[in-house]
Amino acid sequence: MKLTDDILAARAGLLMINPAPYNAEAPPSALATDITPTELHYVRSNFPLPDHDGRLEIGGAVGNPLTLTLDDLRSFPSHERAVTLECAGNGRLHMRPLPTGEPWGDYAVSTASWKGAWLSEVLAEARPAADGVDVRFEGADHGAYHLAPILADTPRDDLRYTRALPLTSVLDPSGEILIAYEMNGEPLTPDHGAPFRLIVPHWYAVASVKWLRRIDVLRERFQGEFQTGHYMYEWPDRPPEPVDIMRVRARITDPAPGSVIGTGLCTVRGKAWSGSGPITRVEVSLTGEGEWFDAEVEPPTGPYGWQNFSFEWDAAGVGRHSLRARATDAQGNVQPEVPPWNRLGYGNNAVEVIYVDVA
Ligand SMILES: Nc1nc2c(c(=O)[nH]1)N[C@H]1C(S)=C(S)[C@@H](COP(=O)(O)O)O[C@H]1N2
Ligand SMILES: [Mo]
Repeated sequence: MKLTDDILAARAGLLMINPAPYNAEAPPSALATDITPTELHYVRSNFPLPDHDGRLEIGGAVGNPLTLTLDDLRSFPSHERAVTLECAGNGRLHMRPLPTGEPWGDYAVSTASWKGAWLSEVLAEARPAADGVDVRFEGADHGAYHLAPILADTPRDDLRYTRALPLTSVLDPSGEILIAYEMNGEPLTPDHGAPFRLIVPHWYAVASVKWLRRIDVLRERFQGEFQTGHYMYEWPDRPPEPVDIMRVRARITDPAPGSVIGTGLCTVRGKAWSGSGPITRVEVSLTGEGEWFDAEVEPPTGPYGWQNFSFEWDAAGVGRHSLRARATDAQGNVQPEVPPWNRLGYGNNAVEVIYVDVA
């Protein structure tokens, strides 16, 4: 797709990580609000911006193959959810040895309000075969892959973004997977997957296929570069595992890292999220050793968005301070002290350390 002035203007507020394919982080201010404005939402793309012909084909092992347009999708009941999307590579830059892959800092995470049709309802119309196993989703984007392929049979020169989910989880209405056509009340922008994309709540955003053009029900497990090659945790000491739901994580937004504040009371604020249930606890450390103090965690405003926390810090001592925040989720998962190293650098949810000067 031609990079129009509109597309370039929509990128102006982001911090570029890679010009081609276009990958860019949100600015720190994007974490301050419950909903990230569209122009501040991070962008991760594996290929150049594709053209999309406006059609969604549904086929494979189904009784009733379908071709749908945006209008067809709009004729299904619509649902809107605030969903935190985080790239599985977010925080990769902190891992040592530095893994290959896009050098993401800490801002490949954002929360938008996504509106669309339930995937479970749309797929049901196509009547998936009872012995279906996986549902494969294809994006319209394709081309030479900018990273070294991992699977031996990955085409070197023309690969397409393709991911799958188990049929049972796709058909489960409680999963609330959307085929989204609106983001923050507007039609999707090109960088975020226009005209429609998947939004898979709780999962690392790799599952939320943009520029969706085909859905196929398969009778076998799907294997592919973006499923069983990349987006696998290759642990040094245990068998590989697929990247799936987001690991529990807290980020401090206030005071800003590296800022200078006056002595006295300072409200430390931040966001926390997890793919496995709401955040139940955030603790703050003012030294990195000894006591951790409980922050106040606001109740979730929805099932899939990040939560606010705050802590009153008596910043009495002049000098440089370290601040840490550590989140726990409803399933009892707690952030680790150090990045959980894996060869491709996914899922870094280590406790963040920021420095603040009290003057
Ligand atoms: N078709 C397609 N969908 C895709 C991708 C892609 O490269 N192509 N990247 C995935 C990854 S790795 C992430 S992190 C999210 C990013 O979504 P965003 O750009 O809207 O923030 O899109 C996902 N969906
Ligand atoms: Mo990602």
